[in-house]
Amino acid sequence: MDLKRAKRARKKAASALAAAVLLGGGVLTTAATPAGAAPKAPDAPAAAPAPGCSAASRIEQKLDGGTTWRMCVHYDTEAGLVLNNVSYQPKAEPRPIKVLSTAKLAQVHVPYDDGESEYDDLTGYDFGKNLLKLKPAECPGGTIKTVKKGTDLVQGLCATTRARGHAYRLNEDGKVWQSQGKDLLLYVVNEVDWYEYITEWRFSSDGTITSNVGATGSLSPDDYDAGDGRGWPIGKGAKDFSTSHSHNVFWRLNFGLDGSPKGRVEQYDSTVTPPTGNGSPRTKTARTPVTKELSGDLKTMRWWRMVSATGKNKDGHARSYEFVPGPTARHAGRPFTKHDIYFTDYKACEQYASHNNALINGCTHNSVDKWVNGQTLKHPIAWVNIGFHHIARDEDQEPMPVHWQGFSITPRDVTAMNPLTPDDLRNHNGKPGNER
Ligand SMILES: [Cu+2]
Repeated sequence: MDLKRAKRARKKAASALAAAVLLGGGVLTTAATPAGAAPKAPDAPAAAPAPGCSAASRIEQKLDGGTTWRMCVHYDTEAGLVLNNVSYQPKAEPRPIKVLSTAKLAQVHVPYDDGESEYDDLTGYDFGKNLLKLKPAECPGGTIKTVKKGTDLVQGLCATTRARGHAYRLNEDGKVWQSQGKDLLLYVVNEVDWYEYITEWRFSSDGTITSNVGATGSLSPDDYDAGDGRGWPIGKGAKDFSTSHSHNVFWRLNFGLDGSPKGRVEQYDSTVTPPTGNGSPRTKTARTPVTKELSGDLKTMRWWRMVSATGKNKDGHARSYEFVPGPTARHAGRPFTKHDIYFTDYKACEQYASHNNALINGCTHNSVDKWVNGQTLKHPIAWVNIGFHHIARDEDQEPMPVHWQGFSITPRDVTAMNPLTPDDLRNHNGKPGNER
């Protein structure tokens, strides 16, 4: 532990010096003069529908295919990067559709397999305080924005775009329609001892939002066990065993679909019945409204969505966003890591999935599992938990290849059709042959 703290102190001192040099050189004067704003499309509407933030903290990006994303960003010394008022405007929509009021990390919980170390990095181990300055080369094609971290200014937020391959492809009547997708990408890097965490948010032209946390840096040199069978041999022979551990990452999503905090949560489960005789398997899908707080567990053919209380698409279907978790290794070690998703009714003091330091502000418990206590969901908050069990390998020695974990939310009936549909195909809505 002493060694770890020593390294952290050394690195912190270095970054403080870098900030001082910048300020002294007059490169940055106030928070309102960032290194640059995110690239803005020339034909973007003049009205900025991301209220409550200054130009310096506003992100607006029009992507190939005509979709515009808008949001406000700010930096919190515990949570790190926080996104507010995230809205999505596909090319055929007259105005932005609000998706999220707030989105942020809600904990990075790291228990080591030997029970000797356990960290709640956000609220217990200075994750947010150790925001790293980015080099221009690690923000290709984008702009590094200046972030106000407490009273410090750090050139630490990369806003850029990135290709994601085919958005769609259709071969019909001898013609090929195809489009290459682009995403708006935001990321910051936070240092926690030997690890560096890249927190990435991706906003796709098709309306999908994805967040991933990537762990890189170095394996902790203290956490090499003495051959108790809970590590993996790193280096020559079988002498040094790096202790295995988990990274349980939590996100907190406060939806504001169509501008209302009142979403409805639904769970869907599909049951497959094997065939009898010469028949084929049959599948039945059931919808369960989630009206009360829930600790949810992933299961094959199970998913959840957040349904807008007010908004409908042009087909008259309620707008919603569906949860799409990435690969996860659920950890049975603590009550708050035992479930994959939680829905709680909004309470201001409930901000971190574990080690929530807001007890004094009216929370009677300090972890998300305890907040699920039967309340009716009037303003549902979603908590996503994605775990990664890290059994180190020789390749993980520094610089450790980034290992990613995360989730997406994808639009379900937010627009009446694929938001990127080319004009030639816009009338293909409904059963083929019945188009209007
Ligand atoms: Cu790890």
